Amino acid sequence: MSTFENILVEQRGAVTLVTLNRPKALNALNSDVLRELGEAFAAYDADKSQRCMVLTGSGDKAFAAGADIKEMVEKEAVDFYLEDFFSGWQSKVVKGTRKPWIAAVNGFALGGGCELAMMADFILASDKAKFGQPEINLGVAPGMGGSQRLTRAVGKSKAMEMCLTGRMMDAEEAERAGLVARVVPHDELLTDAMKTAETIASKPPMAAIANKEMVNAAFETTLEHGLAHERRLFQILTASEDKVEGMQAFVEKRDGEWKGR
Ligand code: CO8
Repeated sequence: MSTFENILVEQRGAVTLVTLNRPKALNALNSDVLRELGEAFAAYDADKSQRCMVLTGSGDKAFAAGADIKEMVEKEAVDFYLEDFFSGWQSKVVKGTRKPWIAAVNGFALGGGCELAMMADFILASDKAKFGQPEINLGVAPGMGGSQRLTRAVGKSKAMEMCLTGRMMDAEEAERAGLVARVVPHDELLTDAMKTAETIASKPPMAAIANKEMVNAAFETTLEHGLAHERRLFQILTASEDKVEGMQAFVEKRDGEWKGR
């Protein structure tokens, strides 16, 4: 069903699988990839039959080895400014996607690749995954949120060390540091990610959106505001048909049947 050139999009039941598909360039992210990803994310979010999404990289080596250096090398500062180069991630991919999605990191996640993975609701990593913000080696710095999201995920000391040295962190260290939810043997990554996504897809969809919104609030706001936000969302959920069904199903010892409202 995919009509894109740089990504593959496939629906498997209620789960959308998106694969970055520039393996020869280690799935480097260029403007076309961003445009296509933005469209795929919007289509996923709008499609009521789809309840979770997995994003991964094609080939055995990389999730994404960063923004496309060969595209950036041609550009001057005024081009970056006038084109508002590589903008839109926050609005299209992060804020624009209310439904849950998982990054299944199957290899290098460097620079913009690490930043894209960190935009996901959570990361599952292959035991061959490697994370890094090596932009300093190119005379620049993270530009898609790496300095902010990595610091919030792993703390100042480790984020600072990684940005200043450009060193990579392996999957085990990334799990210890709290950057990834779980590490999975390389060959089992996609199966595990799809199974995890199916579990999420089987939950009441409105509650899934609200759970995501609450946890993200912890990332973005003060404790006081986050707690107030959580309480309001909880109250809204208690008005849903799925709350009535979920609690009734528990009492009757059966599985719930969700309406999504
Ligand atoms: N961009 C373009 N092409 C790339 C990239 C990339 N980021 N990474 C790898 N490639 C290409 C290589 O050029 C090579 O192509 P070719 O075969 O035509 O020469 C092919 O992929 C395979 O790569 P290697 O031969 O280098 O493979 P190795 O296994 O030897 O090395 C590495 C793998 C270590 C991943 C190495 O490729 C590497 O260091 N890549 C660059 C990593 C990097 O620096 N990433 C950060 C990029 S900057 C960035 O992401 C900024 C984001 C913010 C932008 C926001 C702007 C506003």
